[in-house]
Amino acid sequence: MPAAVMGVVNVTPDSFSDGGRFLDPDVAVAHGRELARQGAAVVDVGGESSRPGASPVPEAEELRRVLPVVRGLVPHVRVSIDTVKPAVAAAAVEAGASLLNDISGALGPLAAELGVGWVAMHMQGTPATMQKDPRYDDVVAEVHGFLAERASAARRAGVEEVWVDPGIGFGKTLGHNLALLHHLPDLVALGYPVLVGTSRKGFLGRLAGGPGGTAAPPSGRLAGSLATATWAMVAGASMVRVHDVAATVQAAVLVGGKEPDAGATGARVRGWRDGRTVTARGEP
Ligand code: HH2
Repeated sequence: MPAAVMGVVNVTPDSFSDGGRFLDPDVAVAHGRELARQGAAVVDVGGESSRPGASPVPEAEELRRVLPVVRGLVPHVRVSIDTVKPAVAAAAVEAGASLLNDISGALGPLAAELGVGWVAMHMQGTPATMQKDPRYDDVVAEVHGFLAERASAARRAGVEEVWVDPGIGFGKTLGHNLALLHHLPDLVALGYPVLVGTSRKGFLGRLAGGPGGTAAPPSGRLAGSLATATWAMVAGASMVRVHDVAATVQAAVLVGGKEPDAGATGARVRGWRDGRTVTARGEP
Protein backbone atom coordinates (compact mmCIF):
# COMPACT_ATOMS: atom_id res chain seq x y z
CA MET A 1 0.00 0.00 0.00
CA PRO A 2 1.59 3.29 -1.03
CA ALA A 3 1.86 5.99 1.58
CA ALA A 4 -0.90 8.59 1.61
CA VAL A 5 -0.37 12.23 0.76
CA MET A 6 -1.90 14.96 2.93
CA GLY A 7 -2.31 18.25 1.04
CA VAL A 8 -2.06 21.57 2.88
CA VAL A 9 -4.60 24.40 2.64
CA ASN A 10 -3.63 27.31 4.88
CA VAL A 11 -6.48 29.80 5.27
CA THR A 12 -4.13 32.39 6.76
CA PRO A 13 -2.57 35.70 5.78
CA ASP A 14 0.85 34.75 7.17
CA SER A 15 1.77 31.09 6.60
CA PHE A 16 5.41 30.81 5.69
CA SER A 17 5.01 29.45 2.17
CA ASP A 18 1.45 30.17 1.00
CA GLY A 19 0.23 32.90 3.37
CA GLY A 20 -2.54 35.07 1.90
CA ARG A 21 -3.14 32.87 -1.15
CA PHE A 22 -6.17 31.03 0.22
CA LEU A 23 -7.86 33.52 2.55
CA ASP A 24 -10.94 33.67 0.32
CA PRO A 25 -12.98 30.55 1.23
CA ASP A 26 -13.96 29.88 -2.40
CA VAL A 27 -10.32 30.00 -3.49
CA ALA A 28 -9.33 27.75 -0.57
CA VAL A 29 -12.02 25.18 -1.40
CA ALA A 30 -11.06 25.21 -5.07
CA HIS A 31 -7.42 24.66 -4.12
CA GLY A 32 -8.31 21.83 -1.74
CA ARG A 33 -10.41 20.15 -4.43
CA GLU A 34 -7.53 20.50 -6.86
CA LEU A 35 -5.19 18.85 -4.32
CA ALA A 36 -7.70 16.00 -3.97
CA ARG A 37 -7.82 15.66 -7.76
CA GLN A 38 -4.03 15.47 -7.78
CA GLY A 39 -4.21 12.60 -5.34
CA ALA A 40 -4.28 13.96 -1.80
CA ALA A 41 -6.00 11.40 0.42
CA VAL A 42 -6.53 14.02 3.11
CA VAL A 43 -6.69 17.81 2.88
CA ASP A 44 -5.42 19.56 6.01
CA VAL A 45 -7.18 22.87 6.68
CA GLY A 46 -5.50 25.35 9.01
CA GLY A 47 -6.47 28.86 10.12
CA GLU A 48 -3.48 29.74 12.29
CA SER A 49 0.13 29.78 11.14
CA SER A 50 2.59 27.85 13.28
CA ARG A 51 5.68 29.23 11.58
CA PRO A 52 8.50 30.26 13.94
CA GLY A 53 7.58 33.57 15.56
CA ALA A 54 3.86 33.33 14.77
CA SER A 55 1.40 34.73 17.32
CA PRO A 56 -1.87 32.98 18.19
CA VAL A 57 -5.04 33.94 16.30
CA PRO A 58 -8.25 34.66 18.28
CA GLU A 59 -10.61 31.71 18.33
CA ALA A 60 -13.48 33.53 16.58
CA GLU A 61 -11.19 34.54 13.73
CA GLU A 62 -9.81 31.02 13.33
CA LEU A 63 -13.35 29.63 13.23
CA ARG A 64 -14.35 32.24 10.66
CA ARG A 65 -11.42 31.21 8.45
CA VAL A 66 -11.67 27.43 8.58
CA LEU A 67 -15.34 26.47 8.88
CA PRO A 68 -16.54 27.45 5.39
CA VAL A 69 -13.52 25.69 3.92
CA VAL A 70 -14.07 22.49 5.90
CA ARG A 71 -17.75 22.49 4.89
CA GLY A 72 -16.86 23.09 1.24
CA LEU A 73 -14.31 20.28 1.11
CA VAL A 74 -15.99 17.54 3.14
CA PRO A 75 -18.20 16.28 0.27
CA HIS A 76 -15.08 15.80 -1.88
CA VAL A 77 -12.20 14.58 0.26
CA ARG A 78 -11.30 13.54 3.78
CA VAL A 79 -10.58 16.69 5.79
CA SER A 80 -8.25 17.13 8.75
CA ILE A 81 -8.29 20.24 10.91
CA ASP A 82 -4.92 21.72 11.86
CA THR A 83 -5.57 23.45 15.17
CA VAL A 84 -4.55 23.48 18.82
CA LYS A 85 -7.84 25.01 20.00
CA PRO A 86 -10.43 22.55 21.34
CA ALA A 87 -13.38 24.74 20.23
CA VAL A 88 -12.05 24.99 16.68
CA ALA A 89 -11.41 21.25 16.57
CA ALA A 90 -14.93 20.47 17.83
CA ALA A 91 -16.60 22.87 15.38
CA ALA A 92 -14.59 21.52 12.46
CA VAL A 93 -15.57 17.95 13.38
CA GLU A 94 -19.19 19.07 13.58
CA ALA A 95 -18.68 20.46 10.04
CA GLY A 96 -17.37 17.08 8.86
CA ALA A 97 -13.62 16.95 9.54
CA SER A 98 -12.62 13.47 10.71
CA LEU A 99 -8.98 13.91 11.76
CA LEU A 100 -7.51 16.31 14.37
CA ASN A 101 -4.06 17.43 13.32
CA ASP A 102 -2.71 18.60 16.64
CA ILE A 103 0.74 20.21 16.71
CA SER A 104 0.47 20.55 20.51
CA GLY A 105 0.11 16.81 21.07
CA ALA A 106 -2.47 17.63 23.75
CA LEU A 107 -5.87 16.98 22.17
CA GLY A 108 -5.96 13.16 22.46
CA PRO A 109 -8.76 13.20 25.07
CA LEU A 110 -10.82 15.51 22.84
CA ALA A 111 -10.33 13.20 19.84
CA ALA A 112 -11.60 10.35 22.03
CA GLU A 113 -14.64 12.39 23.02
CA LEU A 114 -15.37 13.43 19.42
CA GLY A 115 -14.77 9.94 18.03
CA VAL A 116 -12.27 11.04 15.35
CA GLY A 117 -8.68 10.28 14.40
CA TRP A 118 -5.82 12.18 15.98
CA VAL A 119 -2.33 13.22 14.88
CA ALA A 120 -0.01 13.67 17.87
CA MET A 121 2.87 15.91 16.88
CA HIS A 122 5.93 16.78 18.95
CA MET A 123 6.84 20.43 19.48
CA GLN A 124 9.30 21.96 21.92
CA GLY A 125 7.88 25.27 23.20
CA THR A 126 5.39 27.30 21.17
CA PRO A 127 5.60 28.72 17.64
CA ALA A 128 6.33 32.19 19.07
CA THR A 129 9.62 31.09 20.65
CA MET A 130 10.37 27.51 19.55
CA GLN A 131 13.28 28.31 17.21
CA LYS A 132 15.13 30.63 19.65
CA ASP A 133 17.41 28.01 21.19
CA PRO A 134 16.04 24.46 20.95
CA ARG A 135 17.94 22.02 23.15
CA TYR A 136 17.74 18.29 23.85
CA ASP A 137 20.03 15.80 25.57
CA ASP A 138 18.94 13.18 23.02
CA VAL A 139 16.45 14.53 20.52
CA VAL A 140 15.48 11.14 19.07
CA ALA A 141 14.87 9.48 22.45
CA GLU A 142 12.96 12.49 23.80
CA VAL A 143 10.71 12.94 20.76
CA HIS A 144 10.01 9.22 20.37
CA GLY A 145 9.39 8.84 24.11
CA PHE A 146 6.92 11.73 24.13
CA LEU A 147 5.03 10.37 21.12
CA ALA A 148 4.91 6.81 22.46
CA GLU A 149 3.46 8.01 25.75
CA ARG A 150 0.84 10.30 24.15
CA ALA A 151 -0.17 7.72 21.54
CA SER A 152 -0.63 4.93 24.04
CA ALA A 153 -2.67 7.20 26.35
CA ALA A 154 -4.92 8.13 23.41
CA ARG A 155 -5.42 4.49 22.46
CA ARG A 156 -6.33 3.69 26.06
CA ALA A 157 -8.78 6.60 26.00
CA GLY A 158 -10.46 5.01 22.97
CA VAL A 159 -8.97 6.83 19.94
CA GLU A 160 -8.83 4.17 17.24
CA GLU A 161 -6.82 6.07 14.66
CA VAL A 162 -3.69 7.53 16.28
CA TRP A 163 -0.89 8.99 14.17
CA VAL A 164 2.50 10.16 15.43
CA ASP A 165 4.56 12.97 13.88
CA PRO A 166 8.08 14.01 14.95
CA GLY A 167 7.28 17.69 14.28
CA ILE A 168 10.07 18.58 11.89
CA GLY A 169 11.00 22.25 12.41
CA PHE A 170 9.02 22.66 15.63
CA GLY A 171 11.65 23.60 18.20
CA LYS A 172 14.44 21.85 16.29
CA THR A 173 17.75 22.83 14.75
CA LEU A 174 18.92 21.55 11.37
CA GLY A 175 20.84 18.84 13.23
CA HIS A 176 17.77 17.82 15.25
CA ASN A 177 15.66 17.59 12.07
CA LEU A 178 18.26 15.48 10.29
CA ALA A 179 18.62 13.14 13.29
CA LEU A 180 14.85 12.66 13.50
CA LEU A 181 14.59 11.96 9.78
CA HIS A 182 17.51 9.53 9.96
CA HIS A 183 15.85 7.65 12.83
CA LEU A 184 12.36 7.51 11.30
CA PRO A 185 12.48 3.69 11.07
CA ASP A 186 12.71 3.60 14.89
CA LEU A 187 9.60 5.80 15.15
CA VAL A 188 7.78 3.54 12.68
CA ALA A 189 8.80 0.56 14.84
CA LEU A 190 6.69 1.91 17.72
CA GLY A 191 3.73 0.56 15.75
CA TYR A 192 1.66 3.70 15.14
CA PRO A 193 1.22 5.08 11.62
CA VAL A 194 3.71 7.91 11.12
CA LEU A 195 3.03 11.30 9.50
CA VAL A 196 5.95 13.49 8.44
CA GLY A 197 5.84 17.15 7.38
CA THR A 198 8.99 18.62 5.86
CA SER A 199 7.40 20.48 2.94
CA ARG A 200 9.21 23.74 2.06
CA LYS A 201 10.52 24.11 5.63
CA GLY A 202 13.36 26.40 6.66
CA PHE A 203 15.99 23.70 7.17
CA LEU A 204 15.58 22.75 3.49
CA GLY A 205 16.19 26.39 2.60
CA ARG A 206 19.44 26.25 4.52
CA LEU A 207 20.48 23.08 2.70
CA ALA A 208 19.54 24.52 -0.69
CA GLY A 209 21.34 27.82 -0.02
CA GLY A 210 20.26 31.05 -1.63
CA PRO A 211 22.36 33.88 -3.01
CA GLY A 212 25.09 35.21 -0.70
CA GLY A 213 24.80 32.37 1.77
CA THR A 214 21.14 33.11 2.59
CA ALA A 215 18.52 30.37 2.86
CA ALA A 216 16.65 29.52 -0.34
CA PRO A 217 13.05 30.85 -0.28
CA PRO A 218 10.12 28.42 0.05
CA SER A 219 9.71 28.44 -3.74
CA GLY A 220 13.25 27.03 -4.04
CA ARG A 221 12.74 24.08 -1.71
CA LEU A 222 10.92 21.56 -3.92
CA ALA A 223 13.97 19.32 -4.35
CA GLY A 224 14.50 19.03 -0.60
CA SER A 225 10.78 18.64 0.02
CA LEU A 226 10.54 15.74 -2.42
CA ALA A 227 13.77 14.14 -1.28
CA THR A 228 12.70 14.16 2.37
CA ALA A 229 9.13 13.02 1.58
CA THR A 230 10.55 10.16 -0.49
CA TRP A 231 12.99 9.22 2.26
CA ALA A 232 10.18 9.33 4.85
CA MET A 233 8.04 6.98 2.76
CA VAL A 234 10.97 4.59 2.18
CA ALA A 235 11.60 4.66 5.93
CA GLY A 236 8.02 3.55 6.55
CA ALA A 237 6.00 6.75 7.06
CA SER A 238 2.37 6.13 6.15
CA MET A 239 1.57 9.72 5.23
CA VAL A 240 3.47 12.86 4.24
CA ARG A 241 2.09 16.40 4.66
CA VAL A 242 2.93 18.52 1.61
CA HIS A 243 2.11 21.61 -0.42
CA ASP A 244 3.24 20.06 -3.74
CA VAL A 245 0.79 17.19 -3.99
CA ALA A 246 1.11 16.11 -7.63
CA ALA A 247 4.88 15.66 -7.45
CA THR A 248 4.67 13.87 -4.10
CA VAL A 249 1.99 11.47 -5.36
CA GLN A 250 4.42 10.43 -8.10
CA ALA A 251 7.02 9.72 -5.43
CA ALA A 252 4.45 7.78 -3.37
CA VAL A 253 3.63 5.58 -6.36
CA LEU A 254 7.32 4.96 -7.03
CA VAL A 255 8.06 4.08 -3.42
CA GLY A 256 4.91 1.95 -3.20
CA GLY A 257 6.13 -0.03 -6.23
CA LYS A 258 2.68 -0.67 -7.65
CA GLU A 259 1.07 0.77 -10.75
CA PRO A 260 -1.98 2.87 -9.81
CA ASP A 261 -5.31 1.65 -11.20
CA ALA A 262 -6.30 3.13 -14.55
CA GLY A 263 -7.73 6.60 -14.09
CA ALA A 264 -6.57 6.83 -10.51
CA THR A 265 -4.02 9.23 -9.25
CA GLY A 266 -3.88 9.41 -5.50
CA ALA A 267 -7.59 8.81 -5.33
CA ARG A 268 -6.54 5.24 -4.70
CA VAL A 269 -3.12 6.05 -3.31
CA ARG A 270 -4.30 6.28 0.23
CA GLY A 271 -4.33 4.34 3.41
CA TRP A 272 -1.89 3.45 6.07
CA ARG A 273 0.32 0.55 6.70
CA ASP A 274 -1.56 -1.42 9.27
CA GLY A 275 -3.32 -3.05 6.40
CA ARG A 276 -6.46 -0.97 6.35
CA THR A 277 -7.53 1.13 3.41
CA VAL A 278 -8.94 4.58 3.95
CA THR A 279 -11.57 5.87 1.59
CA ALA A 280 -12.09 9.51 0.71
CA ARG A 281 -14.45 9.97 3.65
CA GLY A 282 -12.11 8.26 6.06
CA GLU A 283 -13.95 5.01 6.68
CA PRO A 284 -11.69 1.96 6.88
N1 HH2 B 1 3.82 21.62 9.85
C1 HH2 B 1 3.15 22.79 9.76
C2 HH2 B 1 1.81 22.87 10.17
N2 HH2 B 1 1.17 21.79 10.65
N3 HH2 B 1 1.16 19.50 11.20
C3 HH2 B 1 1.79 18.32 11.30
N4 HH2 B 1 1.15 17.23 11.76
N5 HH2 B 1 3.11 18.19 10.94
C4 HH2 B 1 3.84 19.24 10.46
O1 HH2 B 1 5.02 19.06 10.17
C5 HH2 B 1 3.18 20.51 10.35
C6 HH2 B 1 1.81 20.60 10.73
C7 HH2 B 1 3.83 23.99 9.20
O2 HH2 B 1 3.61 24.13 7.82
P1 HH2 B 1 2.54 25.10 7.12
O3 HH2 B 1 1.15 24.74 7.55
O4 HH2 B 1 2.74 25.10 5.67
O5 HH2 B 1 2.92 26.56 7.60
P2 HH2 B 1 2.26 27.54 8.64
O6 HH2 B 1 2.33 26.89 9.98
O7 HH2 B 1 3.09 28.80 8.53
O8 HH2 B 1 0.83 27.78 8.25
